[in-house]
Order: sequence, then structure tokens, then C-alpha cells
Amino acid sequence: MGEYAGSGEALDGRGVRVAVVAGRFNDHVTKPLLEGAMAWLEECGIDPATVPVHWVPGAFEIPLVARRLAGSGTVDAVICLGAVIRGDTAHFDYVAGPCAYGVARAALDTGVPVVFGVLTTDDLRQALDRAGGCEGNKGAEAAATAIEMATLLRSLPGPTGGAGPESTR
Ligand code: INI
Repeated sequence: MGEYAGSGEALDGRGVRVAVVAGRFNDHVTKPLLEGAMAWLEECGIDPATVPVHWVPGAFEIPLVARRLAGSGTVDAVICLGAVIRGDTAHFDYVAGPCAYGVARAALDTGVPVVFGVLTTDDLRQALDRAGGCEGNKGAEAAATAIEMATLLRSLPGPTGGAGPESTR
């Protein structure tokens, strides 16, 4: 089973149902993030072929799809992958902030871990460094977090997540 750097614990992903939401914007970054996530899931005992990947136009669209999946009752964790790169305009702030907020809200609304594997960087170099370059692969980190959180939540008291869309939680 996968032992994530620094955690000191082996992660067993067998039986954990995971889905991925990935942004197409900057896909020269998000595709390597996805590869890193899939490689890590496989390391933890999950067959990548069984993991649905839902592509959306950009990071701004990630929370809506993540929320739907998390509330569907069909997954134990959702991994969100994106790359928001600062340009010369304020657009970065209008995309990155709502994406982060929406991902957190999807998790809190549903009780299902929704993991923020979305890079928010000043430039492309920083993004590539974190998508399999010298700073590692944040997609792999997101996958490890998804398994760790799904496993932790299973062990906690209280209602399980995955409530359907009709839920008011
Ligand atoms: N989407 C990204 O995922 N990353 C970016 O860097 C980005 N920039 O810089 O504009 C971006 N914009 C698109 C946005 O996510 C939406 O798809 C678009 O605004 C339509 O809602």
C-alpha cells in the first residue's frame, strides 16, 4: 500500500470509491496532476480504470460538479484538480477564491471529503514544478489526502456522508 511522504502511515485505498473533477484550462498542467493522482491511487490499491474523471472548462466550474458528485451517495471522496495561474488582470482572484470556497463548501454540505488539488500560482513555472517537477506532484498529494480523509471519516461517529441532493445538510 502507498506510504505517503511524511505521513509515516500506509494508505489502503481498497474499497474507497473516488471520483475526480479536473479543469481543462491549463491542461498542460492539469493532465500531469491527473497522472500523479491516478498513479497514487493505484499505489494505494485502487484500479485507475474504475475512477471516473469529469472534465470541466476551468477551475471556476469545479465546485458545482464536485458538489453534485459528493452528494450523489456514490463516492467516498472527490479529488479536484485545477491550475489557476496569475496573469496581468484580477481574473485570478475571481477564479481561485470561489473555487477554493466552493470546494470547501461541497465537503461541508455533504460530509464527503472534497480535496483541493487546485494549484494557485504566480506563474507557469511554479505550476509545472508542482505538477511532477521539482516540487513534487500535488495531484498525488490530493489523492493521498482523499484516501486518508475517506478512511478517517469512516472511523468517526456520526452520519456518513454522501447524502443525496435533496438533503439540506
Ligand atoms: N481557469 C482556470 O482553471 N485557470 C486559470 O488560470 C484561469 N484564468 O486564468 O482565467 C481560468 N479561467 C476560466 C474559469 O475557470 C472559467 O472556466 C471561466 O471564467 C468560465 O466560467
